[in-house]
Amino acid sequence: MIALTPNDALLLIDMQNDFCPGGALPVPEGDAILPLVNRLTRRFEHVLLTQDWHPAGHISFASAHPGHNPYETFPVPYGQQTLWPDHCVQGTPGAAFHPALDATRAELIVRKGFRREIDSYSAFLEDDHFTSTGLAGYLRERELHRLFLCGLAYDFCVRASAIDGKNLGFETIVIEDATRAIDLDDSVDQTNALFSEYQIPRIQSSSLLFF
Ligand code: VGL
Ligand code: ZN
Repeated sequence: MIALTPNDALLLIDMQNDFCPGGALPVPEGDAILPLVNRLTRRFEHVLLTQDWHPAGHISFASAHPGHNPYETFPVPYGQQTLWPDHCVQGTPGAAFHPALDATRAELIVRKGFRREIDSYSAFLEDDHFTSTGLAGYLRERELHRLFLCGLAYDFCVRASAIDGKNLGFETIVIEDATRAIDLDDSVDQTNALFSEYQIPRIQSSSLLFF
């Protein structure tokens, strides 16, 4: 069992309709983690959520690049962008949190990817690796030093958020069974290798919950 303190926070990534089966960019079994996620939110004193929140015509949408298809890689000024189906468009039902998510105890919702010309997988830094969401400052002011991450998708937004969090000086831990992956090419293997390299532990929720 891991003992939790008031300086720990649960950071739940992108638990939105479009990332669940039936959504625009479904993560396989994305909704299967909801019962576990809801239990985890009750274990932590501080719960923070992220919400992927794109304007229409967002740079990450294949539809914004005529002749290109979802899941292709496309060069943009800040690097190589994976193109996606239109998803999590601001104000649409797909961008809403899954109805089975119990967000009652959430203290903060960080929206990301709202600039048309920059994608943001990470809860901390947009994909230019420079533009800040403000989350690091918020966590420091509130003395939330240790972060437990879960949500969607393991190999994109959970991965980027965990690595940036670690780089920014937070103790960062991923609750593996409370995530699901998109699994594009070798994205899961790459994620596991990066978590090892950055010394980001992967734990199971049984380390946090009494069954
Ligand atoms: C995500 C792809 C595009 C994620 C967000 O939440 O992992 N993946 N936008
Ligand atoms: Zn997105």
